[in-house]
Amino acid sequence: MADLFDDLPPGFVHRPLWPEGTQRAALAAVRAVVAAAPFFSPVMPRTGRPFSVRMTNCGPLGWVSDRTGYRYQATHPVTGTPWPAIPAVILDVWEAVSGYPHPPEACLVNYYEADARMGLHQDADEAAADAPVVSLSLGDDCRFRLGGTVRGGPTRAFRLASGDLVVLGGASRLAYHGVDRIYPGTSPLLRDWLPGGGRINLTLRRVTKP
Ligand code: MD3
Ligand code: FE
Repeated sequence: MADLFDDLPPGFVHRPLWPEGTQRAALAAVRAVVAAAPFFSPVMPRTGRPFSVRMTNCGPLGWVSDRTGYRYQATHPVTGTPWPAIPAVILDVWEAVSGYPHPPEACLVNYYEADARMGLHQDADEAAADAPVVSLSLGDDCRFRLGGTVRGGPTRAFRLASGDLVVLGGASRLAYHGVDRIYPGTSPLLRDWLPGGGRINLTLRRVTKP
């Protein structure tokens, strides 16, 4: 498996960021987001097949998927209420690492139970193509897969752990990526909230051109 010492694609950063206390503070903030905007189960456009990952969002815009397609919208698809604000502990990371002079608009919260995964895909729903994507992981480790910008090209795997930061900018922004698997029971962080543990990923994005 690739690690921090291998040469990485241009614009791709992976490193530990949050110590345990900050992970706990971030999780408390995520729990408040989920209390206001419960996890929903997105489904694939056309087929209606459910994702194994459950999702919610905070920020002015949230990413949703239903039978009609993928999109960003200002309200929760089930409750109809606006998404809660992005917590300061998460916004601080964008300000520190994005190098982008405008705030993020969407913070997608992905929740992976032990058997959830996310197939290889590109993130191409954002008009602000010059802004990076910033990702933070909480809870169980996962095997993350990163390819190039061509479907079917070579890929490499990285293990992401609780508190890790990933930044995708520049040439990496349109790279194919996915989550092969969760390593259940590798972190105690989520267990007092969600008995089965699992993994939460926070993905910060600028959606519209400033
Ligand atoms: C690489 N989420 O929500 S975050 C997604 O762990 C998504 O939940 C994964 O892919 C997760 O769309 C990965 C890290 C990430 C985010 C965006 C990327 C990696 C990326 C964009 C381009 C290349
Ligand atoms: Fe993605």
